[in-house]
Parts: sequence; C-alpha cells; structure tokens
Amino acid sequence: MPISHTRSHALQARAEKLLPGGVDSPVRAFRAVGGEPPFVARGEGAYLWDEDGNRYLDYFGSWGPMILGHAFPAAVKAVQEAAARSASFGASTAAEGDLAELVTKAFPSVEKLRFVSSGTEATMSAIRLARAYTGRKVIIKFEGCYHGHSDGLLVKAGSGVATFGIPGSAGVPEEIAALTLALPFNDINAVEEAFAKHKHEIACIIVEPVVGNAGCIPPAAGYLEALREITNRENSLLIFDEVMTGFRIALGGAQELYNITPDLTTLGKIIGGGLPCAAFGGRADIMNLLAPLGPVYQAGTLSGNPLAMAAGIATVGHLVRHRDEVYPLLETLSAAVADGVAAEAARAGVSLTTNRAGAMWTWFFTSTKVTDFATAASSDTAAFARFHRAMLEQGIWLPCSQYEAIFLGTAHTPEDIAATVTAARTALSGALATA
Ligand code: KE4
Repeated sequence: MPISHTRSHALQARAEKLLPGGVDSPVRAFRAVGGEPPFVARGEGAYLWDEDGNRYLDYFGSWGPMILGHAFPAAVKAVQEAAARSASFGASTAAEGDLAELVTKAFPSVEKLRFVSSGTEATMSAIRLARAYTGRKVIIKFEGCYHGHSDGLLVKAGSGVATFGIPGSAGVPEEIAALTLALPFNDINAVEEAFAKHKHEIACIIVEPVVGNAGCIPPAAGYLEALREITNRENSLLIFDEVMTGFRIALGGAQELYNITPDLTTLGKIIGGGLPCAAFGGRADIMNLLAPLGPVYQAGTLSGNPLAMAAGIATVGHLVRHRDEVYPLLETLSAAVADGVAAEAARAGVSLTTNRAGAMWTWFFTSTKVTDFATAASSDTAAFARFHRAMLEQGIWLPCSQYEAIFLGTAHTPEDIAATVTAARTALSGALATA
C-alpha cells in the first residue's frame, strides 16, 4: 500500500517557516537523498512511526544513542522518576558520580571526566585542555572525520598535505582554520610529515579511531598504534573521539577493541541514552587543569543534567551488566544484515563496498576499497539516494546520507534482518541494477 505523507508534508511546510530548512540539524533535511523527511511521532524498540502512521525499521537510531532500542523501559522509568524530582538544579547530584563510575569502569584510560551536553562541547573542551597542557596551538584532524561544529574543527585540508587548513564553513575565520592541519586518514606518512614540518607546535591529534562520519572506515592495521607512538615521541596528546564508537563497537569502544590508550577521550550519544549528554575525560594530570582546580575554563548550565544522568545510568548500566550478551548479539545481527545486503547487491550486479566495525557499518556504492575520505567520495551518491528512497518506501529507514554510518541495536531481531535483506533485493533490482 503506498505510504501517505500528508501530515508530514504539512508539518514540513510549517517547520520551514520557523526553522532553517525545517530542521534543527542539517542532515535530517534529507537533502543528500531527496524528498521530504517523514516526521516521527514515536519510537518503540527497533521501530519508528511517523505522523501519518507509517512504521519503519530504524537503522540510524538517533545517529547512535538508541543502542537498546527506543523507549527502553528501564530508561523511560528512570527519566520519569528523575523528572518528578525536578529537571535541573545547577548543583551537584549523586547521579553524576554514579554515571561517572560506570563510564570509568568501561573506559580504564578515563581517570577523570566531565559531563557536557553535546559531542561538540566535549571535543572543543578536550582540545582546549590539550593546548593548555602542551602549551602548543596547532591541532591535527583527519579528512572525513567530524568532531562537532566548533570553529577549529570545521576545517578542510589546505592546498598540500600538511599545509594549514582552510575554513570548512562560512563564518570560520582563516586565522582559526590556520591552526588546524587536516590530513588524510590511514596515511601515517602524512602525520610524520606534519610533525616534521611543525616541530614542537602540535598540541594534539584528534581522531575518530573508527571513522563514522565519512561512512564507516576502520583504521588500517597498525595505524592507531603509529598515532600513539608518534604522539608519545613528539610530546603531543592523542585524543580519541569516541562519541560514536564508545559503548557501540565494544563496551570500551575502539580503545578496547584495538588496545590503545589515548590521553583523552570524548564520549556522547549512547552515554546519555538519547538525552543531551556527552563527556570528555582521560589522564587525571590533564583533567586537573580544569577550573575550579586549574587555569582551563569550561562550564555548562545543564552539564550533568539529572534527566540525562538517569537515562545514561539506565543505558550504560545495562550495557556494563550485560556486555557478554549484548556485544555478541550486536555482532551477529550486524554481520547478518551487512553481508546479506552485500550478497543481494552482488546478485543484482550493483557495485557495493561494505565497511563494518561491530554494530556500525556502511554500504558504499562503489567498487573501490574505501580506506579514507577520497575513496569514500568515489561512491555513487545518486545510487545511494535511489537505494535509500526504495528502502524507505518499504519501511526500512536508513541514515539519509552515503557518508553516515548505519546502526542497529539490541531490539532488532533476526526477522527484522531477514525483512531488510528482502527489501534490499527489491530496492537493488530494476533502476539500481543498471547503475
Ligand atoms: P554532537 O555535537 O552532534 O552531539 O556531537 C558531535 C560529534 C562529535 N564526534 C563524533 C564522532 C560525531 O559523530 C558527532 C556527531 N555525529 C553526527 C552524525 N554523524 C550527529 C548528527 C547530526 O549532526 O545531526
């Protein structure tokens, strides 16, 4: 039965009068895949329902947080009970320590941490700390990695490798972009070249240890180890941005999976169970530079918010207690759907490269091996858009961009996986097969 979007269409028209593009975050506007986004009315388990009553199997999970499914009962109950005690105090609560204990149990490299309200705040604060600790100004990031929208991180690669960055957004001053080196991911020579060219100037490397924001790109063998060795040798700090990978690809994120100890870690998404919560943390000697102990100022009205703490404790607490069941289940389900759809693409003669790390993956519409942003950009984004639309019309809601990672959670079932592979068989035949 054709899907009606009458109410979503009307809501989109109103939203566009009030919110730029009708959205509060650009990716939600469906500009990369075309068409109008359905307006979500509610979520439960692995499913979303839109305002016209259409049901969708959810493969973006609020861009990562909903690893236990929507309306996870223990989280709902905890937030309801916290709300009844008031939503915010601007004063210390026991819940902050409760969640911090859970986080440091999952991330042994995090000796101390501070909660903030978004991943952007977490990475911005971690970089300020790194600059204060080292007394240096220059930072290294990698092309295709996204660390939130603070000025110094909205930077594109300069003209040559290891040349200073250029603004990646209007409103970012060149002077600020010039303090960021944007290098190709998975290219350790580029990192060596940058340190040789900017000796004693580089405060830190910030990296998504498994890239999720160019689509999913795992590190090459030895790459993260080399970043750790170089930053140790050069007295720079290594910051793992695990906002996406934390609690997802393993309970302890990429640093557990690849056995690397960063100096600082940023976390978000799952840590708050879907409420506004993120954190930055790491070595105590670095974290103790933060006010009120030290000279690095950082603050937030709603940092450690009681409702976010309640949702985080329910979510992270469940993951810690049930890690031995949760992560093998996520691996089994993710492998089944990622490989199942790849097999359907091969049968249909559609070029597809699949990159996966646990319960985050990407089907790149290219025959090229995807190891960095340049190879990710070889994807046929028009083919991805057709695939996305064909899946959405069958009630399968994938992330609305070729350059976003796909996620599933513990509420997805083998029957959901089978339905997804069947829908992909239909979506990949016909128009797509000639792509
Ligand atoms: P937020 O400021 O959006 O909470 O977090 C920024 C951030 C930092 N680091 C990583 C690795 C991230 O993936 C993100 C945010 N991720 C995007 C999706 N890829 C958020 C979705 C959106 O922008 O609407």
